[in-house]
Amino acid sequence: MPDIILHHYPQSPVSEKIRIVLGIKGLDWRSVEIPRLPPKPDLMPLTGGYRFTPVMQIGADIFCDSLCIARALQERFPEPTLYPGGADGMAWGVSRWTDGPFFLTALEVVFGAQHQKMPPEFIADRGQIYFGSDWNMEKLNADLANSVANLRVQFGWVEERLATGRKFMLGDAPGMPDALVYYLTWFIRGRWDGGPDFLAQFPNLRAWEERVTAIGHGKATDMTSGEALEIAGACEPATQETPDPGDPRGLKPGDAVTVTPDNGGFTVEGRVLGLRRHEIAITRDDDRVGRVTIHFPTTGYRVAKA
Ligand SMILES: N[C@@H](CCC(=O)N[C@@H](CS)C(=O)NCC(=O)O)C(=O)O
Repeated sequence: MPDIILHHYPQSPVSEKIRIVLGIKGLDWRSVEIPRLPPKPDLMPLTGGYRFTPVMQIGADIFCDSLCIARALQERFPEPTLYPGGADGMAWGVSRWTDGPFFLTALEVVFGAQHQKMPPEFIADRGQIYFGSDWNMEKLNADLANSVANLRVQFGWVEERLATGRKFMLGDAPGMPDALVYYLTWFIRGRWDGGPDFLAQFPNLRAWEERVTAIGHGKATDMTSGEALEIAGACEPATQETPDPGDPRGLKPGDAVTVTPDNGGFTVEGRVLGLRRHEIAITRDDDRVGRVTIHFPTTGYRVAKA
């Protein structure tokens, strides 16, 4: 199998989730640092316009969104599992809380509290991605105490879970729920000046956080974006054509489609190659890298016939 390549940047919390997954699985991987703000000229040939972070590349197969990336890693490297103790399925359901309302509350706190320290172009870009086009910094700032109260409830649930004496969320071994809560803890500690004091009220969470930090990120070796493009160009996509007769949208391999995140912003065009309940894989031809297969999770994206 070609190397695992993660396109990310150090400050990205969602990338930290995947770096911890790579650590849980003890994997070797290649690290390509991408810009925090568009343009991302060496990423676009791979993703066809998908701009979020992180993106995983294995040869000419490109995995967009951390949900799709974590699942692809679990499928290719089943052990150690992300579902210790038989938590299959439920772990992905938990991600819809952590990546949805929990992450949003953390963002409300960080933006509401720290906006004066953030570059205006970063605020303008991320504000509309996370809070929608009609978002308003004054309102976020005025609501800060309520957002912190909401965040305290959600970290409180985690504290209750860990107060049962488990080393990790599911028992003695780390798994997907640990990565899902850790990246939010890491974000709150690192990006909100009040984060360390806030987290100090959760002693079990703090002890757990140290255990997850100690897992590390596996073994990363830097790679340039140019090298990653060369690898994509030299490889054929490994994904096979896979129909799904039960697809509720009636999609079939070969259909021309567009894939757009639920919160909009960009659209990726291609032809359906593989359909599974939780994922769509589309192919796309690019002048710089030739044919790539781009994988998206079903959840969080709208697919339309082009
Ligand atoms: N649903 C996506 C969300 C990823 C996300 O929001 N990532 C942030 C960085 S942590 C991002 O893309 N920011 C804009 C950018 O990097 O251009 C996932 O789970 O991967």
